Amino acid sequence: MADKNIIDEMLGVYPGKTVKKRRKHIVEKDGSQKQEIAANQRTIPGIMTNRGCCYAGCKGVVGGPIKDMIHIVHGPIGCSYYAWKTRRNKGRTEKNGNNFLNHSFSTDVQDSDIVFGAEGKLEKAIAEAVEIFDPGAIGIYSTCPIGLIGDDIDSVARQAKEKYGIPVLSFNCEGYKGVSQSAGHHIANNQFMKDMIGTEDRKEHADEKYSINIMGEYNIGGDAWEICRVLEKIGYDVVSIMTGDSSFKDIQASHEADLNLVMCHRSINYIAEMFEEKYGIPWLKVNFIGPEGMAKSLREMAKYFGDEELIEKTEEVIAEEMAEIEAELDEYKEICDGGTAMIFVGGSRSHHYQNLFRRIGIEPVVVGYEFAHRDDYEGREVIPDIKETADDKNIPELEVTKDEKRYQLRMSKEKLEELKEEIAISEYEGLIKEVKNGNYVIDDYNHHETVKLIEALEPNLYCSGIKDKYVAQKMGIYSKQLHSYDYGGPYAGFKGAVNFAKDVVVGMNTPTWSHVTPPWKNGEQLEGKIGGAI
Ligand code: CFM
Repeated sequence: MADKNIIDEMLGVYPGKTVKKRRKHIVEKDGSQKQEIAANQRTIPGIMTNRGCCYAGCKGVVGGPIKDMIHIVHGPIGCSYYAWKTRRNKGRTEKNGNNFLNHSFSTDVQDSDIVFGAEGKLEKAIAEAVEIFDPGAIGIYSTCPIGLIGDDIDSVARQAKEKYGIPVLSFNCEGYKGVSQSAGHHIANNQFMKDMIGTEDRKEHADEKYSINIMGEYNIGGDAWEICRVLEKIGYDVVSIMTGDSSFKDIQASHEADLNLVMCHRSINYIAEMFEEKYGIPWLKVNFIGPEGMAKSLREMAKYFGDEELIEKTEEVIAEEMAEIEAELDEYKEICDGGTAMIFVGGSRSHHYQNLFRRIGIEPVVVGYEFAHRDDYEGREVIPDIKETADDKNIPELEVTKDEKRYQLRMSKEKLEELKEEIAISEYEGLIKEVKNGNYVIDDYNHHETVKLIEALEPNLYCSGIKDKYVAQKMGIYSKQLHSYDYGGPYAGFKGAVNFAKDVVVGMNTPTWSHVTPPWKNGEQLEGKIGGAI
């Protein structure tokens, strides 16, 4: 869609070296077998990236949504203030259960703590949290300054665990560790595996059939609830969700499930792999966004369990759900048909949403990620070719071995190999395969490139997050946030697809856009140049 001149022009303002570097992060899908993209590398200094930090990935994304745990941010208050309820991972309070999602806990580290150390302050914060809230578990998350002054949060956690008799997990997720929030996902995954998963057995429902964990689903705007509604209608027993609307105790017993579903590959593939090694539970890549994605995933799940009754029930539910939404989606498609969109999100949604956009007649012409790795773009087969960088070494590798007591093969190795031929067991094909020829894929996109592409392509819809939503809208283009869903959702599953289509149609077709004049069209603009050799 975008021709080469647009890309050249977009890159043209950068110094020569930067042009070379950035070009490797941009791919025009050409249908050839293998297209490589540079990813998970440091952002070039001076570029306004959309990425977040390691702490954001660890506490904000993976750990934070566990509702009955107190998540203490060990660091200056700014780190907490920025992270307070900015991600719409929803959680319902269970009967007799805790729900701390609306709270923000911080040690409020000050200058003097930086000089004299802040471990004492952390101990006091834990004591206060236990006294006031009586939580079932606590997590400690350190931010940049804590790593710099060298507080030993692991030992504080160990002592607190002994003193209060509850699990206290320490996450050494200082913001600077890694090139993006992706490092934080990995650190959280390791800690979950070490100190949470497999630490308790299931008290109820221990013998249910079709038991599953949903991994990498964070219940943004209620997505997990809509997914579970359908799964439970079919007869699945959801042991845990990692980590949307989840409870600590459910994740502790998650080793008892018979299948792990991986929704967001980027943020949780480490746990999925370690699970297989330690407990013998295979993982299946699913996509619960869009009716086509949802139906395909449900069919693959049924195939995994291979039970005739389950397969039949799956077909029955798909038919029932589809019948309820098809007519409405067709109407929305008529309105949107021929439209184009740009989608830039974190590390998995640009892929997941492709089928939903197409269902309503919108073609995603440029798509991209903030922090995905090459395997999220090109498929897992490239993992052996990915070179380790110095930044990767900031994340300690966790070696897991078979849990002799709890390891249990869910099916024979031969049967599993056979299934791998048919369904996405231990496999992820990545975003690029789903992109249409001629469309563009961009890694670690930035504000300059966003503006240039919007100007050149004038898409009907721009999907990203709060950092660039209003940039697009000031240019007269409706922007739907695909991180937080603005105030909408759920968008997952069958009914979620209708919610999404409705929100998009309303947003795109409001007459507001024809009345918007960007501020730079109203007067003289300052001209500037980027320094360095061109
Ligand atoms: Fe996974 Fe996510 Fe995403 Fe992600 Fe995120 Fe998110 Fe995201 Mo925002 S875990 S990679 S770190 S699907 S918060 S729920 S929307 S960038 S594409």
